[in-house]
Amino acid sequence: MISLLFFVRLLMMKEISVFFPAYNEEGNIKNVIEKACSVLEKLGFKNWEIIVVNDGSVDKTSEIVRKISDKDSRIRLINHETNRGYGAALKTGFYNSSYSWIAFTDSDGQFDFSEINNFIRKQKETNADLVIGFYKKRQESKFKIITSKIWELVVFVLFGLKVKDIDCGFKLISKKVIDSIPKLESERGAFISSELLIKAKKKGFKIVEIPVSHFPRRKGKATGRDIRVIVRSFYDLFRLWFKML
Ligand SMILES: Nc1nc2c(ncn2[C@@H]2O[C@H](COP(=O)(O)OP(=O)(O)O)[C@@H](O)[C@H]2O)c(=O)[nH]1
Ligand SMILES: [Mg+2]
Repeated sequence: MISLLFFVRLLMMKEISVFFPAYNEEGNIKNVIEKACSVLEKLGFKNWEIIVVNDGSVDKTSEIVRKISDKDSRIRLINHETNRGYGAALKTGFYNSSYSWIAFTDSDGQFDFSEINNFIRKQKETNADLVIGFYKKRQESKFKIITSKIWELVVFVLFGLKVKDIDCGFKLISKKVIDSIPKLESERGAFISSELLIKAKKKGFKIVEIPVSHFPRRKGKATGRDIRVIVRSFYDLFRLWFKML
């Protein structure tokens, strides 16, 4: 009975855009797309699309995605000519998504996309506008975990925003939220998630959190803690703070 009810409610979310920011993910992207396709088919969405935002990769990411998208019009490739950064990749994904719900995860295989089911269930239970993940156990170095916590403390002090893992790369967001924030600014740094949540909260959208699994990166190289990413993230953070003062 409960599962029947859940199925009926699931049908209420009829359409979804899913996007993957990708920078040099030739070892991961095919699996990530195939897994997402099979999950979306299983969940029975009437309309869905997958967008890969290739952020100026210099490996074979673009060719691999092109081969897949040539065979299925629901899968789209958007290329940045050069590498612009994680924030820019997310913005391209947000502003090119067609459907009323938008989900994204990293394209490095560190998340299990089938957990989108939990996000949808949580959205139905709470009627939230944003369902954001937090790591059950983050599979990263102590350095990364500690720097993230320092970052979250600064965001809390400056903006009063408190969530468990601000930058967790698995989120489900209503398109209403994105439509109401047409000018996300963050490009190079990692400020984008904080910027989105700060602005969404200010507009009164409902944010809820759920635990997600996280796996070690098996292929490719993480670049999320390069020095220019860190510097740019703090620059963007203080710039928004000054603006909002
Ligand atoms: N680091 C980084 N990741 C990008 C960029 N553009 C897109 N991405 C994607 O963003 C996701 C997170 O990147 P990753 O380096 O694994 O960051 P981390 O998991 O925080 O260390 C991956 O799917 C990347 O392919 C970029 O310029 N830099
Ligand atoms: Mg990663």
